[in-house]
Amino acid sequence: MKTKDMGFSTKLIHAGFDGDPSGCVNVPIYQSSTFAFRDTDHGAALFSGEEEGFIYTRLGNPTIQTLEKNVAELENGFNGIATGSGLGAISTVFMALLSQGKHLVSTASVYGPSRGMVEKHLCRFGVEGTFIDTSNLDQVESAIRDETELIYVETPANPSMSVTDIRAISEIAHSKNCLMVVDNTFASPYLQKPLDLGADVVVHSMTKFINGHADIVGGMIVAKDEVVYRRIRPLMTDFGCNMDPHQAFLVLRGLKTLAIRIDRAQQSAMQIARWLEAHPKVEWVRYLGLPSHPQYDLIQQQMSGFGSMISFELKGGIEAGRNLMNSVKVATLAVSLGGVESLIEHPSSMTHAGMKRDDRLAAGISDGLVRYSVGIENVEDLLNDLDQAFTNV
Ligand code: LCS
Repeated sequence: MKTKDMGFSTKLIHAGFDGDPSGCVNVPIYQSSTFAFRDTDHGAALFSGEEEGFIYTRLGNPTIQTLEKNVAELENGFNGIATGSGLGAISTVFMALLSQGKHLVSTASVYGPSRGMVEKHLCRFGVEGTFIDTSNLDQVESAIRDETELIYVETPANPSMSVTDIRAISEIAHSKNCLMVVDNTFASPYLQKPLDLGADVVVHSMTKFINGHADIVGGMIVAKDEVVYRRIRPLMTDFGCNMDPHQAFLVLRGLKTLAIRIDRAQQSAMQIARWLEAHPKVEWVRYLGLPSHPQYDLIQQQMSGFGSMISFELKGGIEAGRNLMNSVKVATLAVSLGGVESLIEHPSSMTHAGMKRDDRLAAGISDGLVRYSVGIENVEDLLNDLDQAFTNV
């Protein structure tokens, strides 16, 4: 079905799928590692690229390709590259777009291991990273060096909820011959389309909102144009960071309800954020939909909704936060986010524990910060749950 000019929810259901010879309404799980050639000429033509078709699942697979085309259409990109995890998507992009001795500028408050990839691993190949507050355009301009090849922005950032102006940073990047990559995991293409705002590449941890059911780990890269796509795809296939067909099927199934899941979760998140902000035991709340967010104006220009991630700190700091997290009964104490179930976690001892404390504090991740991913349970139950948990604080 040609869905390019159709609405977002129609794309969620139909984009990327042109029917199957069996008549299946959805793409089946093509659970096969390899694909038969008609004859030796056919095999040779597929390998040389003269003919299009499937050879081997690491290189491409009909179920995975349906997902790649679907997410690419949601992001208004040229094509997608599915990977085994979100970090697989990020490492593939870094390996494809950064050369030895080159430099990247990135948001300080990115998902901890995305930063660790540069500071602990790529540094062995002479790649350096400068991690700054990318919501501050002056800091970005002054961090760029002659060797800078890439600007890598996470917005909204995990878990500081700080927001970067994608259009402005893309313009700066291009004026310095750098490529602009955005981790769009926290927003999803339903709430933010970085490629429309000037970015060259989008990456996702599809483990989160895109899949939405906490049952797989997966990643996606979407390139805006064919040139960049053709630079990145061989890194995925040659380094073996592919997704598998069953994983792709589950993501396609979860993806269909992305818009209605986010609509529901963000409605509840707004109520919970307001409730927390009014609570006497709460020191501060950071939610994209609260006017107290320092980038509230930019959020309204750049995004079409506020999402369902809330960060907050209690007046008693880390100890009070621990008591709260150990007392919730409806929300689950677990890392990850963006699923139908509410999750609560403590970034400084969990998702961002690998960062040096000074770097963490500079990135706006205080010791007492609690992160809440609001799910689609009844909001009254989530509020009652927090209320009972606060009695132990
Ligand atoms: N990008 C962002 C913004 C993330 O939050 C994560 C994972 C990744 C990339 C990596 O994706 P993965 O390889 O896990 O699919 N964030 C997690 C978190 O905050 N809690 O647990 C995982």
